[in-house]
Amino acid sequence: MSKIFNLIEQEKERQKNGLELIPSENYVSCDVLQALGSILTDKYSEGYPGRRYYGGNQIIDEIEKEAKELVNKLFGTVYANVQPYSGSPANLAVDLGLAEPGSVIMGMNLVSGGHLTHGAPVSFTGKLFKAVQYGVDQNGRIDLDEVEKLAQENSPKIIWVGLTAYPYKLDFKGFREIADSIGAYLAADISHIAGLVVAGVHESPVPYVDVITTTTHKTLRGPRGAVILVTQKGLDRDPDLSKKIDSAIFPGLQGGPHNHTTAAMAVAFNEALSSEFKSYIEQVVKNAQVLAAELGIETENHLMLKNVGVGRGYLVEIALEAAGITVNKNTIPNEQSSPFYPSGIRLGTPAITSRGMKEDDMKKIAAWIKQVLEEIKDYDLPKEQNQRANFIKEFRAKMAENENLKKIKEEVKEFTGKYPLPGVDE
Ligand code: DSN
Repeated sequence: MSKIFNLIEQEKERQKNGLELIPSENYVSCDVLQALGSILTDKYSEGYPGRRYYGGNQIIDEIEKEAKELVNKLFGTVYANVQPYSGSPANLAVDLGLAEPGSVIMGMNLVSGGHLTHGAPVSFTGKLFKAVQYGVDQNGRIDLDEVEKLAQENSPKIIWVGLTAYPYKLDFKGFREIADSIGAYLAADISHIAGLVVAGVHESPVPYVDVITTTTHKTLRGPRGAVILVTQKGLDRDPDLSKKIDSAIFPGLQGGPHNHTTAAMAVAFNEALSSEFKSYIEQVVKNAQVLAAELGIETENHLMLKNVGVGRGYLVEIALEAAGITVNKNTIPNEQSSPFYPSGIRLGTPAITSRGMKEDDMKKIAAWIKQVLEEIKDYDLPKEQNQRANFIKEFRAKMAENENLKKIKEEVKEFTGKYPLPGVDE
């Protein structure tokens, strides 16, 4: 398979030479990579430690127990399921475990910064459940009065609080009061901010919510996977909560756990317990504040949204990529275009901070971004939908040949060359 290994080398070069600003991405350590690439991938182990449907799981049991113990220690929770393949099945399992299909759930809509699995109509969470969605106000912030009104009118069984593109802090206490007023479960999806919670730079949901989901590969800097955590508050409210979560994951939704991922999670959780991890996250937030200020936008966490003009998000993503800067096009609050041709880009600092970049570097990066925005200021997405695909193809080819973008790409390459790529260079 020399083709695949050759492609992996090419991807390594791409990661090394570029600036990774997608806020949900990060670089894991050598130890995490080693556990992930281990022979643990060979083993089947449906069930849970001590209760498996396959033999030969004594060691796998120890690995899973260690991962559970470490993640509970990290967050201060009382029970953990470390088997979800990723964030989407984790969220669906919470819905399936705590509510019956057809019942009402509530979460933030996608364009306001929520996730597909918080009840979007195109997601199974929106198809299997009657999903009520709240949004943000004119300032892009969650309006708890609106959330309360919707909750009172619709009596959801579960209320979700969480984000994928919301640059502000979450008010878990406010959500708890609303959930209590209607007797709903409160679930927090902290996939993006998990590292910030661990480091104490974002309030922890643990005192307020019943259940928490988080992916492990974003600010937590672990392998691609997810966990579901149960709080003491949740258990006090429903003593069967952990059992409901476990059966929703297996046999409800998934088969055998990915044991190599479980081991890599345990390695990452252990790393996240260190004081170095806390300093890393503090730097992520400091960097985000500088980058946002330089770009004339706001953030209270590690990510930010920049409005780049109606339907222009894809163009900006393509042009930045031609300059060696990776971001993702993203919808913005009160989006006037569509998720495929949105009006914003989303950026964040977790990955570049893992490479060791600091506040002064953010100023350089912002300057490059502004140069790229200036370079394409005269390009607009065609209004006619049937012209868009072809326009994007031609635009991509033009950007690849653009001398000013090529120059920035060279500057970016020279700059990133000074920073080791975690997992590869160190
Ligand atoms: N894809 C993730 C993100 O980028 O935020 C959410 O699933």
